[in-house]
Amino acid sequence: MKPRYLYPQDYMADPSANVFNGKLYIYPSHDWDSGAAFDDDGGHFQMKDYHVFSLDDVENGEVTDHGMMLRLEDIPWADRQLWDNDVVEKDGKYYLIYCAKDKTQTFHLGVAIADKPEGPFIPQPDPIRGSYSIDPCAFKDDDGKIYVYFGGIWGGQLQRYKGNKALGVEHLPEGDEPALSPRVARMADDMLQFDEAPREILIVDEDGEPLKADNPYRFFEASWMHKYKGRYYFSYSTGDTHFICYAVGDNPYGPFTYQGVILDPVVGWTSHHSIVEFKGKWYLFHHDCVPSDGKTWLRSMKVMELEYDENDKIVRMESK
Ligand code: FUB
Repeated sequence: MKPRYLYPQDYMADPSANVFNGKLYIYPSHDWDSGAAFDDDGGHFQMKDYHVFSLDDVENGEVTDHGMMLRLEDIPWADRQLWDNDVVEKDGKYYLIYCAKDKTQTFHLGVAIADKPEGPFIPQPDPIRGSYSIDPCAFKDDDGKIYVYFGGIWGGQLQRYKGNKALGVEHLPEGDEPALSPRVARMADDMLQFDEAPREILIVDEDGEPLKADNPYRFFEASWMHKYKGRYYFSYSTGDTHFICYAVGDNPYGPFTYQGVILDPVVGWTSHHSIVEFKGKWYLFHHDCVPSDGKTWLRSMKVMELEYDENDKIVRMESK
């Protein structure tokens, strides 16, 4: 298929695509021109609401905007920057897991609940206990267990933590120090809290060595998990080197062995994606800044077909 911009009417980024009740739903961040200056901490991303979109046919179908599903001002604990989110279904209810800064300007993850994939989503009064950093991906495994992957460095604040403890200072590894690791935690049955302390995810090379901080393919942000032929494909953005890469493992906690690049750099600083199977084909949802003439804070959602080769490796793509 030809790459397709999904919603030229407005700027939407970080698209999390999920299939519910036979329909494809997209949960993006909603970019706008807040006037905030560009900085290395993403201060130019001042998003204040979320919309939800659906479609029946990825290649040619109409994209329906179901409107605003949650607003910043309705979240008691959140102060600003509604960044990436994802939605998962459990027992007929839909759980939006999102990230925002609290009044102390610290990122946490929150939960909001709806009866339908379109929302509206009703936010919990407090963030998930023990949550930090950004970019949640909510993954439901075949046994019904739900895992939340998260983390992002620089503006995403992961460098403020060691394990799950706030350091009080920032430590960004350099050179041949191991790169910072994304986190994963299984959700409790009621979907309101983590059921366990978040664990670090190891992304290792073919010798089993964790990727180093100076490796251009190390983790930065934008965790996504999907399963293909029974194996766990963990994909992510490399941030300042602008790739979408992936690593494969045999269980939801890893370790995941680095496999390669999925998407070469797009126009715009950030690259952020999701991968989903719909009606027998696989798709890479992502964004770029071509329609805004390269303005990094005004991104447009896009989709391309994704293919695997005969060894179950994802075929590398260029942004077109
Ligand atoms: O949309 C704001 C931030 O930009 C996301 O949380 C990151 O993944 C990057 O896409």
